[in-house]
Parts: sequence; C-alpha cells; structure tokens
Amino acid sequence: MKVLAMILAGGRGSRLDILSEKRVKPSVPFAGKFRIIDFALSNCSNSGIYDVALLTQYLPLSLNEHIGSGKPWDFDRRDTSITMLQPHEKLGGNSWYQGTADAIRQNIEFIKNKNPKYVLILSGDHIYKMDYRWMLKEHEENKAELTIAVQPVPIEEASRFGIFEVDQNKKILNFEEKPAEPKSNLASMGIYIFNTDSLLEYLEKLENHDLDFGNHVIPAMIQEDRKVYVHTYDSYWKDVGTYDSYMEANLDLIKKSEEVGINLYDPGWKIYTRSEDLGPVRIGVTGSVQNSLICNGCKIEGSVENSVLGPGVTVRKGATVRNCIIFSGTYVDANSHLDTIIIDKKTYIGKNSFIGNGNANVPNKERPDLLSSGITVIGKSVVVPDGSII
Ligand code: ADQ
Ligand code: ADP
Repeated sequence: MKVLAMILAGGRGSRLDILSEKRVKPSVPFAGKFRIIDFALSNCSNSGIYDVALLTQYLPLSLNEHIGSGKPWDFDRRDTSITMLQPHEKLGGNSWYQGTADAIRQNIEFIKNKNPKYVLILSGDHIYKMDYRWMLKEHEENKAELTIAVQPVPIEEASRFGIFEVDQNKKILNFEEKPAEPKSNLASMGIYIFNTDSLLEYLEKLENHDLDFGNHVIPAMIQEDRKVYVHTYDSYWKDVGTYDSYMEANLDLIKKSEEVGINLYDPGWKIYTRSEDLGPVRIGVTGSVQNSLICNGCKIEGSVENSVLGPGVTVRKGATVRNCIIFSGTYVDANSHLDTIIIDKKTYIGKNSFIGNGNANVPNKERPDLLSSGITVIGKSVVVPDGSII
C-alpha cells in the first residue's frame, strides 16, 4: 500500500463545550448538511487515498454512526477501507491516547500490518479542500522523511500555531510549537506526511508518555537534522476550534466562493456526507430568505437572513432568524427573534422569544433596549419556553 491516512479525531474539544458535550468535535454539524470530519474524509477520497483510519476516544457514538461503513466517501469497496481505532487495554500499558503522537504510537501494530510506504496524518477538525497528492509529490521530489503542510497566517495569530523558519529549498531550519514571540508567520496546518520507517523510528525511540507531534516528534527530528520540509498551501483553511472560528467558517460558506476561496459546488471536488432523505425546502407566502444556506426538509414562513439552517428546521410566521447557525430538526415558533446564535439539534424555541442580541456594536433591530452579547449557544434538545428573553 502506498499511503495510509490516519485522522486524529480524538482530542477533547473543550472550547466548543456545549456542541461537543455529546459528540467529538469532528462530528459537530457544519454548513447545514455536513459534519466537520467530512472535509478531511472527502479530501482523502478525492485525493485517491482509500485506506483511512480514524483515531478517536471520547464519545465516539455520534462519529461511529456518521461514518458507518464509509459508503458516502467510497471507503466500503473491496479495495478500500476505513477503520475506527479506539484506545484499548494493553498488557502493562495505559489505554487513553495521551497526545497526538501517542495516539499513533498505540497503533503501531496496525501500521505495521498495513505496511504503507507513507503515513499521512491529519486533523479531523479543519475546514479545507486539499489535494494531498501535490504534497506527496513534493515530499518524494525532496526525498524528505517528513513533510508538513504550512500556511502563512497573520503574525498576531501566529502564537496559536506551530511556527517554522525554512531555507530557500523549504527545508525546515527551526520550529517552535505555539511560541509566545513568533519569529515568522509560517504556520503548521497539523498535516504531516511521514516515510513510514522514519515515523516508526521516532515513535519507538522517543519515550515521553504524552508524545505529541508539535511538542516532541518534530523538534527531535529537526534537532537531529533529519530531512523535514514544508509544503506551502495558500487556499482556504480553517481550524474550527472555537465558537468564533466555527461561526465565522459557517458564515464564510454563505459568501460567494470567489470571495472566500472555498467552493462547495465544485463537481470535481465534492464534499461527501451521510444525508437523510427529506422533502424539498418549502418557503411559504410569508417566508423570506436572504444570503443563507438552507437544507432539505426546512419549512420557512418567517424571515431568515445571513444564516445556516440544517435539515428539517422550521421557522414559523413572524419569526426572524439572523446570523444564526441552526442544526437539524429545530423548531422556531411564531414571532420569535433570534440573532447570532448557534442552536443544536431538535431544539424548540417558544413563541415571542428574544434570544441572542447580536453583535455588541450593532443594537438589536426589534429591541434596541436589550444588551448585546456576542454568540449565544443553545444545547441539543433544549426547550425554550414561550416569551423567553436570553
Ligand atoms: P493543535 O490543534 O493545538 O495544534 P492538538 O490539540 O494536539 O493540536 O490536536 C490536533 C488534532 O489531534 C485535533 O484534531 C485533536 O482532536 C486530535 N487529538 C488531540 N489529542 C488527541 C489524542 N490524544 N488522541 C486522538 N486525537 C487527538 C496542532 C499542531 C500545531 C499546528 C496546529 C494547526 O501541534 O503545530 O499549528 O495543529 O491546527
Ligand atoms: P508555491 O510554492 O509557488 O506557492 P504551490 O505549488 O505550493 O506553489 O501552490 C500553487 C497553488 O496551488 C497555490 O494556489 C496553492 O494554494 C495550490 N496548492 C498547493 N498545494 C496544494 C494542494 N495540496 N492541494 C490543492 N491546492 C494546492
């Protein structure tokens, strides 16, 4: 086998706490019909990489259900496979994955059995469309042992990432994981291609119990002057780890693709997902929709603006939904006003409610007396009583 993709889908997504209370971050719904993980999975499939393993440990149920046999991504054919790798008790060993590289290390036997030439390591919570074959080509041309995808980021954000300094051939000279004072703005995207031999060598020789790529493996390889290169990627890429970045990435997809640099409608690079069979969108005589993504099964009698509505959302007459991300099956009853809210699945919003009052700098249109509060988040299956003001 040439390439084995291993997707890290197991960290605690604590910064998206309400949405990831009952599911891991990669299985949080995104852009209406998708889950965050669909992007990494579709990138693999579109790049012709059909051997994929998902490493997960917290709350894997929702993710397991979503992945199933992997059919939407074509991983269920005779010559393709998707494997869920969860921590298991080993003789004398601990079980939970303690760090990103420890998660891979605990599956060394799996890698050896598959015997790939290269291991592609990905993060399950990024929104982007990338052809990994370009990166692999560069990796082979450079005769590298490790190639890391990088992207220039605004310097004021650089301390959230692993930061590199490179020579004119893109060989890495220096790396610092999340430096307080970054020396460059070339940020690691957390996407790695390893020669399997080099990966196994470092996983077997480094002894840290919480072995991590950014903190241990990459610094050790650079210090030992191994052949570590960067691959530059400058199209749309977002790590959706916080409510702000999650909201922003959802709203990005409403914009024209030329404007934002990611296109969900490209027949040559589809994002695949598992979808339910639902009826077509119905917009009633009192309904209006502007600048929004609306999924199948939605019924709209109120007004929806600058929002993302997942499958089967109802917005009753007189209700206004503005700057909201609403997951599937939620019901917004008559004359309620919602602004800048993320609402999880199957939630009921009672009549005549005012929830979320939008951007702190822009007073609410209907009730300028209410304090504005940034992003409000409502958990799964919550019932908000009629007349609530939140
Ligand atoms: P972070 O995103 O901070 O930085 P981390 O939180 O370690 O890295 O997670 C990377 C991925 O691995 C996430 O998808 C996470 O869910 C998953 N993960 C974390 N711990 C795990 C575990 N124990 N078991 C299974 N999966 C786990 C990394 C790099 C930076 C780089 C950014 C880019 O370390 O150098 O800049 O990614 O986003
Ligand atoms: P350069 O190093 O000159 O920026 P690249 O060959 O890295 O050139 O990239 C050229 C263009 O191709 C860029 O717009 C980049 O975003 C895009 N690109 C690079 N790598 C990939 C990839 N792996 N998948 C899809 N597009 C890519």
